[in-house]
Amino acid sequence: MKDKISLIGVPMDLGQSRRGVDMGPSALRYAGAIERLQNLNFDIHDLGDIPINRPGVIEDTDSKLKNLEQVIEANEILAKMVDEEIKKDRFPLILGGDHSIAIGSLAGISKHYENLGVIWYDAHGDLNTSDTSPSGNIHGMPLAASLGLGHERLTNLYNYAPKIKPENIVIIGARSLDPGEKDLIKELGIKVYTMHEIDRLGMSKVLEETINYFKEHTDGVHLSLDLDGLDPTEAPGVGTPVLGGMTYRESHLAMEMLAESNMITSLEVVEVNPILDEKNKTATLAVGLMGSLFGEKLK
Ligand code: HAR
Ligand code: MN
Ligand code: MN
Ligand code: MN
Repeated sequence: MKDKISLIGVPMDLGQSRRGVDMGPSALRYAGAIERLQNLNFDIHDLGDIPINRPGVIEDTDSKLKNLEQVIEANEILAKMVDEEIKKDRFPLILGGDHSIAIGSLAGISKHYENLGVIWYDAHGDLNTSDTSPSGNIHGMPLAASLGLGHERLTNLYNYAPKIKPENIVIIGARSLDPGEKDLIKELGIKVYTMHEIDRLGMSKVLEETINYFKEHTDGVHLSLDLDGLDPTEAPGVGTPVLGGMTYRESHLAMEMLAESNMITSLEVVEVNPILDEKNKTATLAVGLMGSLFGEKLK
């Protein structure tokens, strides 16, 4: 892993409908994100938060793609910043914000790789398009958009498409997939470890398989860490909680194994909503996971 990290906050809440997730970057900083990584001797630059254009009244021009213009605008800025930091040989650490920001992250990152792997740690597949989405919320679409599927303005963000290939994706923790997402997973043969597979195989095996798979196929791996991947009893501060998720310990094990693999080249932490949280429990948990991912040891 690179020893230089650039932190970019993205106070985005327009990809979904519950207020508060725009305070995610503050909650994660307050929980000690920067100090945690400094203690591991990383050279970390906090670039602050990117501006989000949130008009008092938002006119919904398209109910199938809510707040499309604002989401695009922020993601273009994010993509450029991420791109620039990688050019400087720094590891991009993106703090959200809702998951719609993955469109910009991946747009900035993927330019630098032939075969970028993506680990999507999430209760959801985020594989909807405007046609299949039950909600019109763009945070349910970033993985599809990055594959080149959906509205042209999203797929072609940062002027190229697609960003990633279906065979370079591993989804871990899925337990709430919409019909259109299930169809797409079958059609494209996307590797998905649902909670069922995690229960049967155990997290250790799931990560071992994921790491071995990526070793052969990819030249960099982005970890997209959606906190609703964890069980809401342990991570309650999220907008779309789904029961039966991954535990605190399973998640630490996953991060520890990824740290050992030394293959993660970028990270985003999304969907932390401090308004829905209990005393910043979810942000604190997220920062602990970051600690494990960046190499903290128990002994
Ligand atoms: N699948 C549902 C939709 O498209 C819910 C998506 C929720 N997404 C996130 N990110 N919280 O994973 O609306
Ligand atoms: Mn420095
Ligand atoms: Mn998500
Ligand atoms: Mn999710």
